[in-house]
Parts: sequence; structure tokens; C-alpha cells
Amino acid sequence: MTKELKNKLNDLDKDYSAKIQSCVDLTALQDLQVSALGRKGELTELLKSLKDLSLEEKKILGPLSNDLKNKLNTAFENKRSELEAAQINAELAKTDIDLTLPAYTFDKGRRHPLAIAQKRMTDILAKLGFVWAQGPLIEDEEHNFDALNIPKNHPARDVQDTFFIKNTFKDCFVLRTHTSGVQVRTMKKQKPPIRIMAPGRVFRKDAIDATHSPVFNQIEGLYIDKNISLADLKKDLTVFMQGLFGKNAQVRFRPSFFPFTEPSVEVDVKCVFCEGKDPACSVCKGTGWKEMLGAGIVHPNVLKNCGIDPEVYSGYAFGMGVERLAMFSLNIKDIRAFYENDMRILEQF
Ligand code: 2U9
Repeated sequence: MTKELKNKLNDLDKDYSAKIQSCVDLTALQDLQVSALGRKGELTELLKSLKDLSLEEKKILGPLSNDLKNKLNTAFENKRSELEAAQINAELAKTDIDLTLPAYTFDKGRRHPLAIAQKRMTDILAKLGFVWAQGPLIEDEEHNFDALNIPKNHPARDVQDTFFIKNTFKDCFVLRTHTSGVQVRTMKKQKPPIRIMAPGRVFRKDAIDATHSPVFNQIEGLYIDKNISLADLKKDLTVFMQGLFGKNAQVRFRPSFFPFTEPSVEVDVKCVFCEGKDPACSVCKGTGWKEMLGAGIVHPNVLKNCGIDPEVYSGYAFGMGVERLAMFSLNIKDIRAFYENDMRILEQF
């Protein structure tokens, strides 16, 4: 019995080893594996029959059968890998794909310096409690000028300064010259307290040069509540500037004029490059200070125009150019660098 089974094992070994070697496709190989090692395969049946043998016979034939099972399994796997590789190579031979060519490189994306600057500013304002607000880029004159106490004859309303869009039926529209319309809309529909920031694109008919672009970005802020004064404005904008330029940044406020705020101020920051020590500094032109933004206490007429009682409420507002601040903090000398998509510049930030 032992001899008989040993011979059977030998036959199975020879038979399947030869068939595996000569196999030329994956389906035939799979069928072959099933016929040897499947549920009713020849070797499986033989293994099952071992249970009827004596202990002595089992001791001899058990290990021999298992060795053959392992040997055949390995042979099937090796042949499968060989046939799969041959199949892939045959497919590739039909195409003109050259796998020896180096792969395309993909540049890792990054934020645009303007987006970096805007995020730094809005992150600080968010910590100060300002909520992001948005509005249309095309405004009517009411929201862009009238509600803001900007008189009909103001130079900003001149066709030389503003892009007008004529509507043949009724009013005319403008490409917003500031984001203030966003605050006007909010005040008209929401009761104070209001604390919003309005970041976004604005348009002015300026000729392009190193510091001007007809399209640029602003962030405006508005805080309306009871008893808001210039002291709140000074404190909050100082905290904002120190968040942007470091806790030792020095800030100064100069009187100014805007139709929508009274009193109005302009806010300067001590030059972060020369700290006011270099009379030849190219950034601050030796003045030691750099103008950063405009601000003021919202004019009572603006509050009234937007349905808020100036006897009960007061507030401050401010506006700044994102490009201007980004140029200063990143030491970029030409505003056009932001728009020209020159990777040598953009990838420095
Ligand atoms: C409402 C009331 C008041 C927004 C303000 C400025 C001062 C200002 C300029 C900075 C540089 C525009 O981008 S820039 O050219 N802005 O100086 N903006 S106060 O005042 C408002 C806004 C909305 C309802």
C-alpha cells in the first residue's frame, strides 16, 4: 500500500511538474491547479485517503504528500507570475509606451503670496471677533457711493476713476471701487452689534505701474455697537498691526479725511526693514514709517442712510489694500509680481 501510494505521489509530481512547465496561458494554468489541488483534485483526494492508513504508513506518506502539495503550489505561483509578466510585456509591445522614459514631474502646489497675506490678515481679524462677509463685485451707485456719504460731485465718481456699466433702462452700475457696499448691505438688514470684515476684489481706473493695478484686493472692517469710540479703533488696529508685524511693531495714527468717516485717520507702521534708522531705506524712503491703512469713526450720515440711529449707536471702520500690505511685509517692490504668474517669484513664498 505504501509503495503503491509512493508511486502515485511520484507520478503526480512528474505529471503536474511537466504540465505546469509547458503551460502557456493563465486560464489553462488555473484549470490545472484545480485538477491537482482543488476540492476534488487528484492530490487532494490522495491526501484525503491517507486517513485510512495505519499510523506507520501515515508517518511516511503524510510528510511526503504535504511536501508535494507545497512543491506544486510554489510551482503554480511561479508559473502564474511568469505568465502574467509575459502577458503585460505582450500588451506593452503592442503600444508605443516607452517605460524607460523618465516620468513627468509634478510641481507641488502652494498658496499664492496674496492668498497667504490675505489669510494672515483675516485670521487675526477673526480672532478679534470679525465675521467674514461678502457681496457683489458689480454694485449700484447707492451701495458704492450714496449710502457712504460720497457726494455726487466727488472725484471718485468720475468716469476717469470708476468703471461704469451703463444700463440702458434704469440706473447705471459700477465695478465696486471698494468693498464698503458689503457693509452697507449688512447694516441695512442687521441690527447692531455688527462686527464684519469684507475681503475681496475691487476695481479702479488706475494706470498700471509698480504700485497701481486696476484690479486689486481690499479688506475692510466695520464694528458697530453702543459707545464705540476712537479708543476702540486705536486699540484694535494696534493689536491687528502687532499680530501682522510682531508684538514690538510701532503704530501711529495721523488725522485724515474720508467722506464716510469722521474723524478719519491714516495708520502707519514703523518700517520693519530699517526700523527708522536708514535715511536711504528703499522701503520707507527714509521716513521711518509706512502708511498701511485708512480708518475712522463711521459718519452719522452713513449710519442714518443704513437705518441705524447715530444717537444710539456708533462704530469704527477701516480699509486696507491687501497687495500694499503684502508688498511691505514680503518686500515685493512691484505689484505686477502678484499677477504675472512668474513661478521664480511666486515659489519664493
Ligand atoms: C462703511 C462705512 C465706512 C472704510 C474705510 C478707508 C478708511 C480707507 C483705503 C485703504 C487703502 C482704500 O484700498 S485702499 O485704497 N480705505 O482708507 N476705508 S475707512 O470705511 C467704511 C466702509 C463702510 C459702511
